[in-house]
Amino acid sequence: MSVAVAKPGEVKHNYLNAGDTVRSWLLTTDHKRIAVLYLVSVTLFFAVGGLLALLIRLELLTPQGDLMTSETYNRVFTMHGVVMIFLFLIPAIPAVLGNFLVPLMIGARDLAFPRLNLASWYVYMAGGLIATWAMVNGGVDTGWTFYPPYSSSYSTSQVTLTIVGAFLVGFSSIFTGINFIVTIHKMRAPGLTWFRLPLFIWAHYATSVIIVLGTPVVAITLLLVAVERVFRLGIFDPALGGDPILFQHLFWFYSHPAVYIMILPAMGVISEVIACFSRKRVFGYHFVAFSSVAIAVVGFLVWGHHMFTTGQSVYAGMVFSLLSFLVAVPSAVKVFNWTATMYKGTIEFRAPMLYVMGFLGLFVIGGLTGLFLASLATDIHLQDTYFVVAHFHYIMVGGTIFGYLAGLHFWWPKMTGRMYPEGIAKLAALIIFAGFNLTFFPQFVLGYLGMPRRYHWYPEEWQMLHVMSSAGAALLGIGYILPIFYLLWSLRNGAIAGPNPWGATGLEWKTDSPPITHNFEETPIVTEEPYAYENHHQHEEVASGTGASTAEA
Ligand code: HEM
Ligand SMILES: [Cu+2]
Repeated sequence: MSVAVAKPGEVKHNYLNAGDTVRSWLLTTDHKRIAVLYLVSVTLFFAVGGLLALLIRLELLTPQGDLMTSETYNRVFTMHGVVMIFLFLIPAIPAVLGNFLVPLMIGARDLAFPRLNLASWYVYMAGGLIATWAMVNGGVDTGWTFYPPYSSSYSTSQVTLTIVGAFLVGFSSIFTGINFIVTIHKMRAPGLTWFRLPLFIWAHYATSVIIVLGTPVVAITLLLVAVERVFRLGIFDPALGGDPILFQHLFWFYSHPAVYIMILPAMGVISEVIACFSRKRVFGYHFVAFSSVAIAVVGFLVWGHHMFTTGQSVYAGMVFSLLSFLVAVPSAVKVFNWTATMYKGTIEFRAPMLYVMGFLGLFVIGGLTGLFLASLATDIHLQDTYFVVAHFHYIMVGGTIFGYLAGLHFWWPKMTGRMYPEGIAKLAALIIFAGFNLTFFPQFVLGYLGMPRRYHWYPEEWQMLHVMSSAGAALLGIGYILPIFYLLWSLRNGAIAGPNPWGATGLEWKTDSPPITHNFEETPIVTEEPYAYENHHQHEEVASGTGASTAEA
């Protein structure tokens, strides 16, 4: 298999220096460049969502609403939710890391439909900018869930515009899903059978199936809300002859699986990083692979657990409760197998591995509290409280963002050819972990005590817990800003990475860092199982530490 390595000092051609005009970026069909476009965009939207989050926590520092009116508050938390979910959490890992890595990991030259891939970024940007425009034009106050009849008949905010934005972003994600499915089916390198695929690929495959089956449902549902608003057709509003509960069924039929669109790719990252930094095969590879598929299937059967208090029959509630417990099983399988992978491994606590450890702790807390919510009796008490807010932040922020940051650090040398500075990266990981727990753990207590979600006013006795949460948010903010600076810094000053700085298995490590435009000089041929770390003892020694000491060129 061809390994093209630049000699020190020599500047090799690669996807980054293949053209530096704005045009060459904006019209690129190279999946790696499109990944970079997404990286920049999702980071910007994350910053917007993060600023809104800080506004929320600032308001909640005091019991009385003295920073903004309740109307403004509604708009701030709605926009926070819309931006974070549709513009950051859903695209982050698939569109950035998935786009970059799927072709590399399977030994392909690009995705199956490169121009569809570029179109998908444009559609995403159009949706994102429309949503941002709606925000500066008065905002939207329905909550990210858009429940009618409020959203369809009564709200005077920018519901229609925001929905058009979300609709477009949905199509962007469908394009990406189709592209991944076809690519994984059709473009694997010779010898790369299904059970030799990295688990990252299995995770993206399962995610893509969810995207393609689920996203059209929510896209059409949201469009129906807009249609009801604009044309006064009775679809969801009972006053017009519609059914508001129908909306909830359709919305959660997508939106529960959507949480797996966020978490499955993160789980894919975790498998890669754990295997590499434990220097072992993933324990129970087949179980981990199939658990992704199982999550994709069962994840479609549990939407009713968001509707226990909506007025569905007790019988339906019991069935949804039972199925919700079932969907926890494949996630637990993964956690057990990752633990078994680390067991007796030679663990190296690099920054990506620290994020993985953080992921495991937070994901387990998030998952276990899901069981409280999946039990009919406890959910009646906890529904629509801060307990739910804490639960889904543990899963989505703890799970998805930790997975994303683990992956971003792990593949940063591949994407840029430079090492990130290890010491400060570890520090950032610790700050983010501490800030995260300080922010969200008190919210479990608040929810248990009865604090409803989406209120900007609360009785004085809860102030202490809210102050802790706001302090945590400030710390978390600092933690997130750090990587933006040191990763940018590393672009010029980081140590040269070489093709495989971690001594990892996987085809993406067999080509240059950064890779050439067509990924591989020759199509690689795969002859071994994934994660054959026992065949890769030697650790290609690379620059460690801050990177500055060994920086060259
Ligand atoms: C992969 C993991 C998971 C993710 C990403 C996730 C995410 C979420 C999100 C985003 C919400 C809030 C939706 C909203 O109202 O805005 C939520 C609520 C809920 N989750 Fe999870 N969750 C996960 C795991 C679980 C598990 C394993 C269970 C049950 C076994 C569960 C049960 C629930 C229930 C019942 C609710 C609704 C609670 C209520 O509104 O009263 N979740 N989850
Ligand atoms: Cu759910």
